[in-house]
Parts: sequence; structure tokens; C-alpha cells
Amino acid sequence: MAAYRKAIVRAPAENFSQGLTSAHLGVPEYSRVLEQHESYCIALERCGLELIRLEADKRYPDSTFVEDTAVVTEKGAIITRPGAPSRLGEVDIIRKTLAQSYSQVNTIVQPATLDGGDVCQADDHFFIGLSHRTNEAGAEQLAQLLSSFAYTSSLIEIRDYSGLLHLKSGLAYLGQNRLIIDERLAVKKEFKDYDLVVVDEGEDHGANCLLVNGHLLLADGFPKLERRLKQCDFHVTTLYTSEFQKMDGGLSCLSLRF
Ligand code: CIR
Repeated sequence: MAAYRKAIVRAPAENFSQGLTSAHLGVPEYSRVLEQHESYCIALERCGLELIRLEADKRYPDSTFVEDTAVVTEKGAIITRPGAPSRLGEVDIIRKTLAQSYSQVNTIVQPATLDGGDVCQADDHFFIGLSHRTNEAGAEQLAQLLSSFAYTSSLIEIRDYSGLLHLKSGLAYLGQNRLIIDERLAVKKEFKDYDLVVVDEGEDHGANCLLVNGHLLLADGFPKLERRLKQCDFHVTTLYTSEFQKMDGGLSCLSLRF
């Protein structure tokens, strides 16, 4: 996997707790949200990334989850069209920001909807989740744009899987043909040629981990998974994500890496 050099992050707004959630884990405490976000930013910097830090925007309480607003690859960037109407406007500043790094920025257009959290890159292949946020048109538009960059893709149906807001809520690529994966996804034919680390029951949220330049960032609180990943020789950094989990978010959603 190519090295990442930069990441876009966006500070959580004061009204972060007014974002969308289905988690029933309580109301996030803003001071802890800020602390956990800052620890995440520091962890990315320790992985060698230069951060592009965007200011908080109260118009969009979910806007700290920047991953959903774009798909960024080595060959080009694509602005998404988020599936939640309250999040549509989040893309404007991301488009301007990515235009400073990419000569061409493509866009997903109506009637498509697509959230970046539904897009998992595994080398030159992309898995695209069909979720309650990403519709067929969104997945197909993305697949076409990716194919113009010479990437392949496959569509993964997740609409019937409770607890999986996005494909990447249950899937992460760890390089060298290895995926960390939710038990329910593991049986799908699209993943049969990969080495699968299937997440144990009760540790589902751990699947949303993040490999950055050889460092594996993992949410705290999943000891079995942490042990297994260390056995696979990963250098694992655990991070507190309780306040993001309360809003259905995880580690990958908090940045756009390229
Ligand atoms: C939402 O429901 O859109 C946010 N509260 C959480 C988005 C999490 N994003 C992600 O997993 N990629």
C-alpha cells in the first residue's frame, strides 16, 4: 500500500451531540469529544501525516466525520453525495480543500447517494457497500469513476445488517491480502480469496480500524482483537473512541487520508 502523506480532519462542533445516531449509548460529552479527537489527530501525526485541520461548523453537527464526504485515491478524488440530507452541505469545503491537492476532483451526482464510509480500498480493488446511505446509483457512479482510474470494484449488500451503518463499520483492509471483517460479511463470496480476521462476537466495533503507514490504529476496548492483531505483527495503537461511538462513528470516519 502506498504511503499516505496528508489527512483532512475537521474539529467537532459544539453541537456534535445533535448529529445523527442510532447507537443508544448516551449523549457525548463535548470536552471528551475534543480530547478524543485531539488524541486521534496526534496519532495520525505520529504515523507521519501532515494534517489539514478544518474548522468546526455548527451547521453540520456530523461534519467531523469527514470520511463520508469524499473518496480519495492515488489517482484522483471524488466528492460524494452523502445519503443523509442533513449532511449534503458538508462536501463544499472538502471540495475546495481537495482541489488544492488534486488537479481534477470528480463528483457523484443526483439521483445517486454515496457515503465514503461505504468504500473500502484493498490495493487496486474497491468494495462498495450498498447501505441505507449509499444507493445503487451512487455505487455504480463510483465504480465507473474508479474504473476510469483503472481500479476494479465490487458491490456489497449490507442493508439487512443491523448495526452496520456503513460497509467500513464492519470491514477494514490490512494490506497483504488481509481483511478484518464482521462475522456476517465473512461468508460473502466477494471476500473468499482474502485472509480474513473475523471479529469475535461482542467486539464488532473493533473492525473499524485504520492502517496508516504501517501503524494500526484500533479503538480501545477490544482486547481479543488487539491480541490477535499483535500476533499478526502489527504495531497497534489503541485510541479512546467512546464519544464517537455514541454517534455511530469510528476511527476511519474521522479523517480523509491521501
Ligand atoms: C452519521 O450518522 O452520518 C454520523 N453520525 C456518523 C457517521 C460515521 N461515518 C462513518 O462511519 N464513515
